[in-house]
Amino acid sequence: MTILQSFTEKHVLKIDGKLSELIQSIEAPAILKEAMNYSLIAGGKRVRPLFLLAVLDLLEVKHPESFTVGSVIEMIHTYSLIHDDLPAMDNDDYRRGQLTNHKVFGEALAILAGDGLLTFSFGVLARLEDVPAEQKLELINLLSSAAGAEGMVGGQVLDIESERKIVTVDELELIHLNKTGALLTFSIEAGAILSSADSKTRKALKEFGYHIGLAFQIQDDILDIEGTTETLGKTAGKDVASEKNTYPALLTLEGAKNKKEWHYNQAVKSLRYISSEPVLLDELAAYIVNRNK
Ligand code: GRG
Repeated sequence: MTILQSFTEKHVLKIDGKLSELIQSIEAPAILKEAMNYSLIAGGKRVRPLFLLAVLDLLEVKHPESFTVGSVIEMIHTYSLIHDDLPAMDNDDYRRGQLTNHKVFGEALAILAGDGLLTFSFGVLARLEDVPAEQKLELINLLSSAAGAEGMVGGQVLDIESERKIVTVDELELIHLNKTGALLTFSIEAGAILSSADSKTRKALKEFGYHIGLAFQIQDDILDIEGTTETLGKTAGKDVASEKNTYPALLTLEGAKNKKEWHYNQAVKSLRYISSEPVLLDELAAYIVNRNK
């Protein structure tokens, strides 16, 4: 077993434990908690919390709230998936290998489960115990930008607006920097904030986040072509069928792979400012850009 595999296995279990602890602590109607929990425990890769934890590993910091902050990011990510799958958006029946939230609980409850996850997340950050007030405010402020209209929500709108239009590579990049990259970069920055990292380290990590976010999305586009519905846990080939603007559509599959490789190389290059030797974060980056689901 590689160092990354043992890191991932151990930490995913702890993230899952923290997520169920957080959901259980909510005082809300049972059916709402059930709907929130349904999508959370459906088995995502937990990439965003793993990035946060790998940054702490790189900066040699052990933080008592790292799993809570990682779980917050996973809750926001899960809310975005629930809403993205709704009939008003992508209208998907499967996610993470099981029926989508609205297929099981109905549209109204799926919307509310997403709303519940989103708003609860900010409360969890506000209640963090072992984090100084100014760090909590910084986390809340940055997360609001990354997940909201200035980040993921804005990116989703740009994506919807680009449907049935051919966009340029620069326009596609702007969509993904917001829709996918912003929350991923927040995960990395959150690790830097919790570690009280200096500004040069933060700049290097932000640059890493920029490139790895784009490489992550390009691989997502590639998997739509090369992956199977069974492995992906969601419908493969949907982007192609709906003539969506993707990197392979704009650049060819070969061109998209080259671009992904370039962003990956840039990402790991930015880590060399922090550590001259490859670290766990390098391995996580390599896994992300070569993943099969
Ligand atoms: C509805 C506000 C709102 C936003 C939706 C994130 C998003 C924006 C939509 C999800 C659809 C999608 C393909 C987004 C691109 C980002 C991406 C690759 C998401 C899938 O993330 P993974 O691979 O999924 O980390 P798991 O299931 O492993 O957590």
